[in-house]
Amino acid sequence: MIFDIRNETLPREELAELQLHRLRATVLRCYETVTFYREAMDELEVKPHHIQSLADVKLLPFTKKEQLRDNYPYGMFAVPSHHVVRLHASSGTSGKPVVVGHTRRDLVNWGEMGARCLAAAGLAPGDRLHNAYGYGLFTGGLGLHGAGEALGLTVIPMSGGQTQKQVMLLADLAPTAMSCTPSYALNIVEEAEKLGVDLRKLPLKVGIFGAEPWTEEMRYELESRMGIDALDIYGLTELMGPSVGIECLEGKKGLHIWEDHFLVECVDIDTGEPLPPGEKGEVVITSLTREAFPMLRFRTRDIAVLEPAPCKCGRTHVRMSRITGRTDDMLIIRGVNVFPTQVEAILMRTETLSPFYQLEVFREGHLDSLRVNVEASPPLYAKGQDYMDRVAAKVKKDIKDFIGISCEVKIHPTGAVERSMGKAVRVVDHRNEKK
Ligand code: DLL
Repeated sequence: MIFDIRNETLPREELAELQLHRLRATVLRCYETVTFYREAMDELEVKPHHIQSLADVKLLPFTKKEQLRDNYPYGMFAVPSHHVVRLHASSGTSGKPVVVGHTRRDLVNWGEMGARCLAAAGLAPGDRLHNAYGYGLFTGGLGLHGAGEALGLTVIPMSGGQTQKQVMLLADLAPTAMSCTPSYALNIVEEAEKLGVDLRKLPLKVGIFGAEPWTEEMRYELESRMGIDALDIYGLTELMGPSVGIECLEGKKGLHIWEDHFLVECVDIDTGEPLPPGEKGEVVITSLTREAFPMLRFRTRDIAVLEPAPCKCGRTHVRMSRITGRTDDMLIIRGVNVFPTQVEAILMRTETLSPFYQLEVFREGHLDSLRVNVEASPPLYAKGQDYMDRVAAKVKKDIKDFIGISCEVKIHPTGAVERSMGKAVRVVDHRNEKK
């Protein structure tokens, strides 16, 4: 079902007209109300009236995460504080988080975009959504919560953690959809299997998974072990939260980005130059309707490809491929670029391994080295060390053949790799540790 038939299927020319109108209004407001934007535009000698076409977006300065941090906590807000009804914040692993505000209208728009996403996943009033994204400053919990309510679903605000209880409620409350990170979904699947609950026999039909990179191989794993369709949902705190885009159930290939609310570009990671459609680069997003925290050309650090070809679902909004990685998650091991998702794909194609893994990076002298930690499936573990060594050697060879790096592969017993409650920690970097 399409939630907002008019806006989701707008002919491209009308969509472009609407985008230009909203872009010009956003740029003007940013220039007039946020010192950071005025200074950045003045430095480039760009004035709001220079934006005459959508292509002129490239005249505008980029906004980078560090600059948002420099303006902590309220420097980027474009409305007086009495218009702000909610704050969220990005996780801020290094230092201060980025604090993002929402007006009442921002929350309504967010809810509507969320409703579009859940409808695109085949849901409608009468469905129940078990929401296992964390509630709090993280946008996942409240974001999917608002989405479900805006569509008229029954939302079960479970939040993350208490994994046994998650399984009990999935069995007892009979939700038809669940939302969480894909890595946490795996954790729940494992717990259910331990407790003897077969998720495939429950009414659950769709999983709304995102907030971290994952692969087609992981989709297959989750779909087959849960008996559901698993769909990829994307978003980020700086632009709103979840529901910036989602895969539709019909296409399951690329995430529709709601272009009446966001102008999306794909740029060369190094030069920042816009790339033609179909080329892989960094996703850059400008908000078109955000009131409290408008954003000009945010460098997301997420790497993907934009696909403008029409989708069989009838939506006209551009599709973005899966995020293959983040520029800051890219490891460079002896000169070769590698993303954790590339390793994930290889591990998950190896049937005797279980899908729990973590990478460690070390520095010996001037050389970086990679260790891949992964768990054996219980039958593999039962076959003994010799057999496991042979599997490890095979994985090591596959990684060398497909990615081009030499690494150590260590196979562990079940439970050795830390389980995720939200976003999985895929890389432990020992390079800057003091000896
Ligand atoms: O993760 C918002 C969200 C919540 C999205 C629930 C989807 C579902 P942040 O914590 O600010 O916000 O993290 C944003 O997470 O820049 C990506 O690197 C990554 N990310 C989000 N969705 C996906 C996805 C939320 N579907 C950062 N695939 C983004 C890959 C994703 N990475």
